[in-house]
Amino acid sequence: MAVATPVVAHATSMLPQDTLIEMFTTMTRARKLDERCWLLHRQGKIAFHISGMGHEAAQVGVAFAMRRGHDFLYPYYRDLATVMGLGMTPRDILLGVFGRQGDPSSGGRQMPEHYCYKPGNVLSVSSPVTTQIPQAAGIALAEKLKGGDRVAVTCLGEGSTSQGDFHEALSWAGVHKLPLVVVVENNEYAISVPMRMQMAIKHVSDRAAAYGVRGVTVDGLDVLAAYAAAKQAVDLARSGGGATLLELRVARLTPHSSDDDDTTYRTPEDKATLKTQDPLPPFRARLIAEGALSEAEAKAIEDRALAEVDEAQRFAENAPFPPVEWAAGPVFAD
Ligand SMILES: Cc1ncc(C[n+]2csc(CCOP(=O)(O)OP(=O)(O)O)c2C)c(N)n1
Ligand SMILES: [Mg+2]
Repeated sequence: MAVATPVVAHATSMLPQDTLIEMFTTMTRARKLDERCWLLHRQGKIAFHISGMGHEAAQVGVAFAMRRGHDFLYPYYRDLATVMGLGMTPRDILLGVFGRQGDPSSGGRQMPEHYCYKPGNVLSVSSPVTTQIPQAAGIALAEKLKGGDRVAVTCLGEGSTSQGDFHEALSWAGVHKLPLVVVVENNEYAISVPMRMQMAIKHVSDRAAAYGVRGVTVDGLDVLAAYAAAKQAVDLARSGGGATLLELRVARLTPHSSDDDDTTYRTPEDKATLKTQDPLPPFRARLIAEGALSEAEAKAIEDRALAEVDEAQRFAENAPFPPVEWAAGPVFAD
């Protein structure tokens, strides 16, 4: 495929065409898999699903800004496209969702969508929100002390920034100038609680100044904007420039989880607005309009993603459950 068709009047316009297509492919694979998980839940085949729909552009922007398998990621439960950007496949994800042997996150023993993926340096999600932020600061400090060049990236929602862990980790990151990027995927809700009930400021990134770290807010519905901001933050961290608090404004297109009913707190007008905030159609249209992709190629990517999800579902449904004796370990070793 030809390389380097400039796509937008943007710092990332010089991204190679292959990379742009890979970004679109990753977003598409994540979306198809996410949609399948909702269906599987409604069919009673899986116990739980928590969706990344509406966050894919932000997540792919972040994943593509990292050095895959070199930098560290401490994700949160909504980071489906982030972990897929770092190499997790639909098989890997569905093995976890079905709780089967072979699930790379935990061998089928963790809650679903609590990602962990050793080849991608993805460290395990814990259920209490925000615990990953001080862990990421800790690994960033260790890397700094060792003189390495790996960056720690960690993600959380805007509601989770109310937890003390967030403030403690950012304070530490500022004092020690850590190679850390804290990504806030701001979808304006913490389950049913709107952002205005969590903080009296306009941008989560306004808080950065209090800790002596950079604060940036970017449109996370635009994958290229998210990528540019994340790349800048990762490069800065790698070169000794310290931490960034990167806020990506996204939309949670679904209820909080498979067990939530958002019609109790979102109006029909809110729901109508959400329909205009899906990050996939604009990116698809832009790639086609600017000649990076044809309609037929886009359709082929979508068809392949669906076929891959079908195959992964068959594989995971037929995989064995872990034996009971595995329940208690191993936890810290292979
Ligand atoms: C310490 C802690 N408190 C409460 C919860 C329950 N809980 C799970 S997700 C969530 C909302 C988090 O919202 P936000 O940080 O905005 O992320 P989002 O789900 O919107 O992406 C809450 C309150 C939890 N898991 N851990
Ligand atoms: Mg939120």
